[in-house]
Amino acid sequence: MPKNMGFLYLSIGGLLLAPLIFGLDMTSYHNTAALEAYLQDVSKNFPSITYLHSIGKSVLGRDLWVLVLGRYPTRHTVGIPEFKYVANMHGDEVVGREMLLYLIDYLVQNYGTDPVVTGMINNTRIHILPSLNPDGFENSAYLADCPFQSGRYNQNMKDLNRNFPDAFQMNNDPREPETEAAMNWIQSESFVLSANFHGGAVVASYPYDNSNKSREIPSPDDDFFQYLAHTYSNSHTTMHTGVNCGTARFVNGITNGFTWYTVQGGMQDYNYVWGQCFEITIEISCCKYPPPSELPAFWTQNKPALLEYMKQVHLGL
Ligand code: GEM
Ligand code: ZN
Repeated sequence: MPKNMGFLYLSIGGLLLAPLIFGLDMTSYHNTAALEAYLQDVSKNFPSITYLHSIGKSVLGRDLWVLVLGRYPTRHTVGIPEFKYVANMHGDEVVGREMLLYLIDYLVQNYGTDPVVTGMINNTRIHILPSLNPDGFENSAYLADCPFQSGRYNQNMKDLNRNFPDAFQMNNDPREPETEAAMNWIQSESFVLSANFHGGAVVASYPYDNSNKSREIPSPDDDFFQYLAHTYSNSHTTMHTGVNCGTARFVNGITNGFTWYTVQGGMQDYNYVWGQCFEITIEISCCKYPPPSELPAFWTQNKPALLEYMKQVHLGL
């Protein structure tokens, strides 16, 4: 089977039915080498609408690759908003990483033929970072029955989602290279809308993640954040039912971060407070590293939500 972007002609009784485009391999996880090779392939095959660059390196020197899609992928253009998706900041939470590769594949394969995809790429600059923690990913592996793994942390055993400046408390933790790269990136582009993907639950969570009181402090944009979280949850095939992996139940599949549990030094609030970017945190799998055979089903669940959420960048933020 061709690795990607090959063509297969389905034929029955010698009759040519339809060209089937083979996209990305959906039967196994992409490790660092496969992820890099795939992104390089895409940037080679779709040079006019993509731009591949690294925003920095992990502790072990792995590149943090961002693929940009857009009509003018290399630069900001007046009137074209900047959007981003980030996954795998916890190395053992791997479904989002694969979903972002599938999303890239879907976008480039349908550009020029599907009007929704074409409009999205022509009118948005879409930045996709499939893995903010490649070292953590390489320290994890698929293991049967979903056991605990240590790959959540980066190579220095730091939780990157506790390593950002915090809106409510001092965070004197030295910044890890992955955090530093993300901060510089967030400051260097005028992102307006973003989501970051995790696993271990199924819910869309919105700011703030922390508080300086014993209760949730609604952000000034609470209504809008709830709308954004609802958009993802309602467009996902099951998230809106709120059944969260047999434990807590989230009404309509959304929650305020702090109300769920406190996170200090998280990336989501950093985006909002320091980056003027609306970011929500999306948990998309109960098992952080599920069997690869389940990946197509995760794509079915998340594809409509990934696309619908992206469209919200045009609300006139
Ligand atoms: C989280 S992030 C999402 C939950 N946020 C809050 N405030 N409870 C984390 O970093 O602990 C969960 C995860 O890692 O998936
Ligand atoms: Zn996580």
